[in-house]
Amino acid sequence: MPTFPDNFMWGAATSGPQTEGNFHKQHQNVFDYWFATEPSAFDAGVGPDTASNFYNDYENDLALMEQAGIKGLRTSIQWTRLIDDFETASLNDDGVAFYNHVIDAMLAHHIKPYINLHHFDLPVELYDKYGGWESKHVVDLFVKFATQCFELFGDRVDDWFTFNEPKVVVDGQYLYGWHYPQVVDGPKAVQVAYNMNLASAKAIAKFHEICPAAEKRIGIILNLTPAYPASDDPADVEAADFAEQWSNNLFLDPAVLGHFPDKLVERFTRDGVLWDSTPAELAIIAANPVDYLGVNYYHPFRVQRPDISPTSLQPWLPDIYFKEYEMPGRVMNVDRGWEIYPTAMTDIANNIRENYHNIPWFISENGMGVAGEERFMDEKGIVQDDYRIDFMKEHLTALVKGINAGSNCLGYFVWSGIDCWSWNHAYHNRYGLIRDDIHTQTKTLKKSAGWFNELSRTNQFE
Ligand code: BGP
Repeated sequence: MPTFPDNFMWGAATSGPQTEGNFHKQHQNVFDYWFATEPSAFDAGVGPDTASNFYNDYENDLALMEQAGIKGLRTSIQWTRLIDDFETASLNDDGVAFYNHVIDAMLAHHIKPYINLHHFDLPVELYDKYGGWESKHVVDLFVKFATQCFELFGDRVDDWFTFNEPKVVVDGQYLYGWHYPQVVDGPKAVQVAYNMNLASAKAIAKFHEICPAAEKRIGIILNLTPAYPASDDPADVEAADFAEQWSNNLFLDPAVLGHFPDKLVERFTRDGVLWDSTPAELAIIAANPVDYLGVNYYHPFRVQRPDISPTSLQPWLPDIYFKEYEMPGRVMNVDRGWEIYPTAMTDIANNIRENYHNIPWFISENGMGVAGEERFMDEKGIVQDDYRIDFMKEHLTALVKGINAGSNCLGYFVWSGIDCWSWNHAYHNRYGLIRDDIHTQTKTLKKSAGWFNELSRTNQFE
């Protein structure tokens, strides 16, 4: 029977922009702006304006989460809610009051807060004025915002993260056009990756100044997608090696080891796309590794050799070195379009143990998004989501293998506690242990919530 260590954290993950709704929010982030100008970019034209109504309903939501056995909630503070003036980081009173209430309510419901500072939600005016993460001025504005968060909430919050999935910002906002501002520019994306690493390290330095106590810890959340070659042909193996560095090590190495992967730096230098850095900045990155890591895992990355010649793709894109491979026979979550491959959990655990000095880490997101869950409701209106329970069981079984081999994993945060709004797909795929009827804003525990509660109580499952 898979059994987890004592004090293993059973939590749920979500984010401010995906749950709160924009009630009383002073500023727009890039997604708010995108929705306001192009609602058709979102499933059924549903934007983040109401989301899961957490702004108004957080007491009830947290009470339901407590019933589901959720002992920790990883959510985020919205830069666009907390701050009035981004240059000075002056505070918005309503934003401060809201996050104070939410943190107090979490503690009252025995839910430990894990607070993240950036979940894809750059204030749009910082893109308009400075190009967003292309700019080192924005790095410093982020550190001012982070400083306010640590000073305001550092007394009650022990656990922090600087960024959620910065690689998705690089890919989505600056490289492949999935997310607003839909910039498609390889060299800019490389600079954005560097700037976000720098912003994380600078925020970590501030955190340790403001919150020096040993129980106060800060990390970064990375979406690790282990890269597996399509075959053992050296060209596929080499492509997968590049994909691993570009997709994972670009943030993992600086965050944990304090430096960028040599091979990647050499390639960028050779291709003339290396970021603009200074020795002083690199010293900040080297001196401020994370205390722990958050790992979001949903799917692996199958990779084959590229079918274009490196010189043919102008301007530069990393795709000159690899191509995604659709493995025949792979098991899919068809609704989300992602391969289901639990074994990667063990591989991630082993990689962290062997190559990242066994740093403490969490699964900070893992879960299954399914469309049309009304289909699975019983006569009482309870979603019978056995598929979600099976998904968690398979992934946890693979995770425990890694833990038993010595990997220092401290907890598992399911994505998500309550159904929430998603970046491109709005409410199409549902991830929650708790259903949100977005028409009535009624929330109901799904079958998986009962299963999770038992898991959290006993630390094991059959
Ligand atoms: C992660 C994000 C989450 C969440 C999740 C599910 O990448 O950190 O915010 O959205 O993926 O993905 P999606 O909502 O695209 O289905």
